[in-house]
Amino acid sequence: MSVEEREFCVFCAIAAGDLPADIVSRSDDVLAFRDLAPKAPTHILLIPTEHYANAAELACARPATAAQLISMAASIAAEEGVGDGYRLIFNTGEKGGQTVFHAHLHLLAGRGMPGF
Ligand code: DGP
Repeated sequence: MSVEEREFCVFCAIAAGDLPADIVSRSDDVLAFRDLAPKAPTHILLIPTEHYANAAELACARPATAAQLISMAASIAAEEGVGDGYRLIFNTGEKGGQTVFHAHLHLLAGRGMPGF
């Protein structure tokens, strides 16, 4: 299904270069950019450039890309000077706090992260 045939997706638009974003890193399959409404001093989103609704759908269809989200997050954390402590989150489904239904990994760091 092409982007035109699907409902508008803000992260597809960013991946296509149709919407601006503060891009931190990219590969053929993954794009990393700063969150518009940061919840921590470092708050970066990592997305597959191809559309999948959530992390589980991505992992089933493209496990190597799902793994790349995590490995790229570790590299970015090191580059940002927070490699010694950061949090990775995949919100999944409305009840899980997901508001953008294109798989994305939150990389958060730079403030205290309370444990569960
Ligand atoms: P979630 O609640 O897990 O679906 O997180 C979605 C995140 O996406 C949220 O932290 C805000 C961010 N976001 C939404 N729209 C945009 C946008 O247009 N640009 C950027 N950079 N971030 C966005």
